Amino acid sequence: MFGKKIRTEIKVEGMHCNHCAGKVEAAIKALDGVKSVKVDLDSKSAEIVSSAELDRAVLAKAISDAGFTMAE
Ligand SMILES: [Cu+2]
Repeated sequence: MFGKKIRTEIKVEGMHCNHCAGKVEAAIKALDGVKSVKVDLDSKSAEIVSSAELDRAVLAKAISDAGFTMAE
């Protein structure tokens, strides 16, 4: 089975430690279609691999619900 793989890179503000990064990672992973998430604390970014195009508004909401801010 060959699934579609879409990469999305976003910027996340407000992370201070690995615990924060873990919360962001969990919030994104819970979204529909997300296969993997790699959060990088130093570059304040997250690389997401999903099976469908992610709605940026949905991403932004998940991240703000977790207590952080997605930069445009
Ligand atoms: Cu933290």
